[in-house]
Amino acid sequence: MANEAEHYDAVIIGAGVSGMYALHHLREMGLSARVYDGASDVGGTWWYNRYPGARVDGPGSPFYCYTFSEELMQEWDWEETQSEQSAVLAYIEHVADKFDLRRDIQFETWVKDARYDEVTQRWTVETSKGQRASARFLICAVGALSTTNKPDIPGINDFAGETYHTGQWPHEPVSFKGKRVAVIGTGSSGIQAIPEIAKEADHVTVLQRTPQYAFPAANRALTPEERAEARDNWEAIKAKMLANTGGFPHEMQERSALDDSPEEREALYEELWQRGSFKFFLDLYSDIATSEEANDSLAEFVRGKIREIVKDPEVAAKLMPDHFVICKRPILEDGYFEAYNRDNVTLVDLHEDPIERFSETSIVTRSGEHPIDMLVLATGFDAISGSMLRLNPKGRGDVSLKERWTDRFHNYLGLTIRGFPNLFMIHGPGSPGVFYNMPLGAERQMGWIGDFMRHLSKHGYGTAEPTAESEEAWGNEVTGLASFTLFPRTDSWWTGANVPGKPRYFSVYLGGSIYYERLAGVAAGDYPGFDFEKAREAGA
Ligand code: NA7
Repeated sequence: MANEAEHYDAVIIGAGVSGMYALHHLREMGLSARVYDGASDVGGTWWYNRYPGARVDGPGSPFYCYTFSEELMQEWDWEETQSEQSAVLAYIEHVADKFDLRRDIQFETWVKDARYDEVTQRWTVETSKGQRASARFLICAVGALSTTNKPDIPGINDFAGETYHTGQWPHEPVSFKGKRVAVIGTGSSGIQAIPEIAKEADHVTVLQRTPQYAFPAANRALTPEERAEARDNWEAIKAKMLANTGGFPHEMQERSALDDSPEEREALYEELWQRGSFKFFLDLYSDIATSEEANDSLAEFVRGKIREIVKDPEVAAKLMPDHFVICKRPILEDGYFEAYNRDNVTLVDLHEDPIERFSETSIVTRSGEHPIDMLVLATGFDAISGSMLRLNPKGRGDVSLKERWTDRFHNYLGLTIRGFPNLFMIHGPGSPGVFYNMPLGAERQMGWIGDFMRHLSKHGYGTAEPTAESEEAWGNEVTGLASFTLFPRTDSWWTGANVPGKPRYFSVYLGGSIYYERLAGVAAGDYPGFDFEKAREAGA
């Protein structure tokens, strides 16, 4: 017999940066919530991605953080500009301690089933521990980069050596000493991990499907002045973050690359390259992602750098990217291209020498067998939509999300889905998600969700879900914004091109600050675009 269900105002799925804030916010609203997470502790992506070299590869510390508590901001000390994974996780654990979050989080627990009941107007979830919980609201903070993408290669499960995915790295130390290691994947994770593995391993074979542009991470210690500046001017900095399109305290450039001569462009790229860090992209010309000519000028600059750094011209030729630069997730590196100058690193270009199969002791490509002791899969994620589809909630009429999201990830405001009343996503498709400072984005999206919940209660509504028209219009707005850029024309995990069979389109809302203005406008207009249903007593 099924267990008696526990009742909450909200069930939150995921105890990463978004789910933690959702819990805090609901508590502040006086609502009860239960959080479930498959991991053993808080942190989500930062709990799982502990591969060697894992670091923040966005605009970095001290602004990749929550902003809701000034006290939290003031008391936490970031040491480096590109904090390593353990430092980010230490911060997240500190937040969990400070706000006593863990008492409402159940770890090592997967939500196996989430189902909407039209009679009670409530969601019921069933967990891997055999529990049932019922809640009026279901908040999916399942992560944009949490469902790993594993290649389906003949014999991969027959390989008898150690096998690790960067996105599910073990908590015990992994030793590469004396080992022959194969790394599949040269995205952000592979590019961070390869130089670190190469320092220790006997040999590293890198299997590359797409060569990548990568830019100097230029990680360094934050100076005492920088730390003091962030603390002393917090209010002004926060205002800048809210105004910036990516949620970071920077002013973007407005100049076109085509306003400058080739020499002037080269000089700017060189200056930015020497300075490094994510600021490279923030201080670039405004049209790198919209004009083919502007884009090509930067692409050629980076290709020149790769030629300069990599000593063997044949290896350098294999490393030459030819897609639109920065239109696949921009990568920050530390010693990646230099790693190919080492005797113990070999590059296999999978276009000319594809993987055929694995044996118990080797990886076999068309040109022959590579004996290996360890396989590292740096093959990324079924990003943005993958974790929602893995959860696969069942909405009205028992229709599952997999049935609704066959051709596109239909949603309204990136937060709600028709047929799934009172279900909210944080950083879902259709929101700025990974194009925005994730902790700040989580706060802003959850803030809107909280206000919407209040609106429902105030008007005696039991449920809300978007209309078909508002979903369609939102989808058109998302793709319309992207159509002015080169992003949809580039294969990437942003367009779903990395996962076979996935709908292929650019599902991120570009222009984060416009997005938050749109959300504010919807709230100010009393939430147009939704169908509301009066609360039935049993479910209210
Ligand atoms: P990414 O950026 O998706 O990189 C995954 C890499 O793995 C990329 O080079 C892929 O090639 C490659 N890949 C994926 N599947 C295969 C198969 N089947 N065969 C060979 N190679 C494959 O994931 P990351 O973990 O590096 O980074 C994710 C984000 O985390 C990152 O952008 C930051 O925001 C943090 P492809 O380019 O698809 O041809």
